[in-house]
Amino acid sequence: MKAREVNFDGLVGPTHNYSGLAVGNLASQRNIHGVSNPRAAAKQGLRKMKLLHDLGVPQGVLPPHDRPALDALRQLGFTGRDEDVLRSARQHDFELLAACCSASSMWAANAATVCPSADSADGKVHFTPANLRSNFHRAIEAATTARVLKALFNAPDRFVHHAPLPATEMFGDEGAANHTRFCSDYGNSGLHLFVYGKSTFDRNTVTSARYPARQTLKASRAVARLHGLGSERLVFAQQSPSAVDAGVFHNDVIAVGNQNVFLFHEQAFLHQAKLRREIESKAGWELHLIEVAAADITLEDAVASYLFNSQLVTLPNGRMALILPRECKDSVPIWGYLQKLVEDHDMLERIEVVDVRQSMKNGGGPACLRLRIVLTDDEIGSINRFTLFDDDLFRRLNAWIDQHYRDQLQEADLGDPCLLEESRAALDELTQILGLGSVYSFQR
Ligand code: SUG
Repeated sequence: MKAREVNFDGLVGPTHNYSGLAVGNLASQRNIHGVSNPRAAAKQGLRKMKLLHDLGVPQGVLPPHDRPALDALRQLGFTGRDEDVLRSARQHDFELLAACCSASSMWAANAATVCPSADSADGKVHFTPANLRSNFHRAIEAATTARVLKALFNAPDRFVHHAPLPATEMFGDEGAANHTRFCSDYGNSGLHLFVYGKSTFDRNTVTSARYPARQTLKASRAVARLHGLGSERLVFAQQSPSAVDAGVFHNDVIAVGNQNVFLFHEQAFLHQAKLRREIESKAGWELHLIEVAAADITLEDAVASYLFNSQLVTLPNGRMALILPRECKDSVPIWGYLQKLVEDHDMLERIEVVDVRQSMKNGGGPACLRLRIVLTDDEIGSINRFTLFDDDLFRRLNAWIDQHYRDQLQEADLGDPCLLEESRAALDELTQILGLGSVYSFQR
């Protein structure tokens, strides 16, 4: 069956800000208290979608979540009218208010793990929204993500939606950022690499010391079971603890794969040589495993440039493009390495550089901003077509951003009732543009 990979990008929400909420994410920590530009952030994301669309790579859009998350603040005991809740949270627990204002749903690679119909036992596409239990500001995404995915992929004969895993330490799940699917062609059956940072309750396990590992082995195994993936299609690998301690909080910060190509750093995984052999033997088709030596690019440079957080996408002619953050071009060693990479590997047709600086300052590069969903033409035909990107949607979303987004946001603005009103007005209009129905709780 012919299938294509559609990249669904998370639109950046109107409250995009820098609150230093993510421990182990060096950029988030470094940019705490910085002044953000939500309008620029949303437009940078939109331009990346336009680039992919212009390259002939199918593109979709996921809506931002409603923030400030008044529901969450009320659940935590703040009461009264909306403006009272905001004022009181700001006065008594600013950290909580900031967490409830994060636009973190933009990093759609963490929204869910998705497996295509070519691989699942029942021949349907399976979705498991990530519980994101490692960080409160992200954990509150799960319920809305589940609702949005159900609204977009609303055909029970084709799409199966699982509930997020129990949100406890044992099942820490951060979604597709720790999942790579290899295949000879998108419509053929694939091999799934699930990468975890720790395996709780295994006394022999080695884990990171400085920063928390977010994904657990038990979570990855549960997702694979739910999605009906047979053991012959599965590989589980642990991140190298020293990589986590160097700021690799998700595997997509240090490795990227697409179809039969896997680009990864020498220090990405524990027992790397064994992992290479397992992937090769289970794949059963020709694979290009490109291991980047630490002597060429240090772990630190890899994390700082987000080279591995590029998108590796298949172009209509079957060759591939690497969509890189601008920070890679700004680094002389990385840029030099990339020229050679393209020269040496024929399947790599081109590299494209995107400016997603606003997101990068929170530790989110090009790959973080998208959820990859492999779909057959029939499956594409049964999803909400208004969320599929085209030039008209590009124009409409640009105008929508211009109308509703601020070009500056700082800590002091987060409790501003006007920001809540503006955000709700924006999202209300967006649900009409994207034909979503009432997905937000403030609309119900
Ligand atoms: O979960 N940053 C996100 C970045 C997620 C990147 N995703 C992938 N690598 N797939 C995180 O660490 C920072 C928010 C702040 O500090 O305001 C934040 O949540």
